[in-house]
Amino acid sequence: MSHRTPILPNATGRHGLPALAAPHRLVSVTLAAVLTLVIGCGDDSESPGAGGSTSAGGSGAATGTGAGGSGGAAGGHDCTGEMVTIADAAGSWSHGQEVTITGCNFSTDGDELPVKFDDFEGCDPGTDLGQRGWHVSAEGDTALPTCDTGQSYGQGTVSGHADMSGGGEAATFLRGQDAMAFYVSLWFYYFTDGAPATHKGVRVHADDGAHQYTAYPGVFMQDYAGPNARITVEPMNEASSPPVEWQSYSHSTVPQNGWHRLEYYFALSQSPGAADGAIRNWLDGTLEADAQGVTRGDGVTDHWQLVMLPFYYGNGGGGTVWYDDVYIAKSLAHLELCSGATWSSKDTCQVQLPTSWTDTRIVATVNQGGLSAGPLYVYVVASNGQANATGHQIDLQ
Ligand SMILES: [Ca+2]
Repeated sequence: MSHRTPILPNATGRHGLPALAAPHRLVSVTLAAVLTLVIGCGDDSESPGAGGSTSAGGSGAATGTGAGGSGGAAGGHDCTGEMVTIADAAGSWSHGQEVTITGCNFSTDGDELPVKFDDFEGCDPGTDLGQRGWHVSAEGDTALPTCDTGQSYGQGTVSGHADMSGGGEAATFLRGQDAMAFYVSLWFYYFTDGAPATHKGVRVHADDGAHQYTAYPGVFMQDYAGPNARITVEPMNEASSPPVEWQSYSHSTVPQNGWHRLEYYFALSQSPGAADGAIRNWLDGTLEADAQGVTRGDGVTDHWQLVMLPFYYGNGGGGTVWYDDVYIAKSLAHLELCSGATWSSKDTCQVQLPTSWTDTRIVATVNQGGLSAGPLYVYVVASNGQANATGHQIDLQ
């Protein structure tokens, strides 16, 4: 079991709250305390607020420390201990082909398969993303998000697209999931117009139909496109009024005019009021924020139902976004193909598409993404965030 050092909240809150003493105890306790302090401060206006400092955080999701023990062989492979190990990765390693990964401790939570993957290929440019099984909405003069060939990532020519250059909202989201956790991976390309704008990046929520953007519990992250870009995490965990509590984490600027991978992991507390939820995000594979916190307040029994993709620009600025290879699961468990030979230096990775997953065997469809053919490395990330420390080498055709 690994415990990572969390990135502590910015000293100054979104509304210029007094600096909080840097906590040295469990961040979950700290986060709860911060939430108590800021109740009544938050509102749903779109001010970027105080600029946060930039601080890169940590390395990847988790690194194994090697397989341990002896005996317990499966197919000649050591399966003792709790570490993820890969014995074999057979099949045709070529985009769109099927491969089978065998080994041990791949995880067994039952939610490992993605609930949604979209590379937007085969979608007619200009048609709205409702035809891809997404729920879409737009506000004001902003048009619905569409399939588009203006930019695309990886293998293919089409991506999801939202033109919010005039500011406003063009939302793409997946509903009806009844999730205790969401892992979201997407490739993202954007540029802003005019002044640095508030950009709302991803949001997870319960869904009461009438208030699908704010139903409890919920977490939302917004990313400011200015020089002090940061992510604001808003664990909306209480039906208070105003209902939003603001929490900031420093965050590297997501560079404009290029494709970058964003990953998010949100886990609800196991029971209302418990301090065992999690909020993490990664930029191009580097962990940016890692917090455990109370993600459901007392009495909040609903689960998350929806994930929203980058969907809003405001505060005097606008932006245009594309997203591709969008992967959503209800578990942190996922399968990666990377250019680096160890998980701690995995370099560029592409999430693969499992169709079957047990503790010892994964069947998946190869997704080349932006990787080049040649020697690459397979990693299984288990639902606890652990991955095999050394990649299993394959040769991508
Ligand atoms: Ca595509």
